[in-house]
Amino acid sequence: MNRSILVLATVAGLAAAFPAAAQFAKPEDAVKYRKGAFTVMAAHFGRVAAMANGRIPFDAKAAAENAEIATMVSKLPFAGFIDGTDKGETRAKPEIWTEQDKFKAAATKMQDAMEKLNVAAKSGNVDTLKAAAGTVGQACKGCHDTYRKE
Ligand code: ASC
Repeated sequence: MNRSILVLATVAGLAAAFPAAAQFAKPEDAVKYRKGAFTVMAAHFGRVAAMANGRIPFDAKAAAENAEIATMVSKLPFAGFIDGTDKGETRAKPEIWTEQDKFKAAATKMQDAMEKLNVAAKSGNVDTLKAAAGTVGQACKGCHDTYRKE
C-alpha cells in the first residue's frame, strides 16, 4: 500500500471510529445526518423488535445481524445535535440544548440498552431478546416523550 493511501485509510478509519467528530458544512446537514441515523437505527431495531413481539417469525441469524447494525448506528445520531440545529425541519425540542447533560444521559441509556440487545441477539434465546428489546423500546420512548415534539 502506498503512503498516501495508508494515510487516507487511517483518516477514514478514525472518522468511522469517532462519529462525534462528524463535521457538517451547514446546520441543515447535521439535522439530515441525525434523522438519517435514526431512520436506519429504527429500521434495524424494528426488525428485531418485530421478532421479539412475535409480529414476524424469530430468525436468530437475522436478529443478530440487525441488532449488530442497530447497535453500531445508535452511536451516530447524537453528533448531529450541534448548536444552531434547534430550528428548521426538526421536531427536536429546545430542552435538548438547555439540559444537555440530561439529554446525553438519555442517549447513553439507549446506547447501553442497545449493547445489551446486541448481546441478547447473539445468544439466540428469544426470551432474553424479548426483555432486551423491551428495554431499548422504553429508552427510545423516554427520549421521544421528553425531547421530541409531536
Ligand atoms: C421502535 C422505533 C421507535 C421506538 C419506539 C418505542 O421500533 O422506531 O422509535 O421503537 O416506538 O416506543
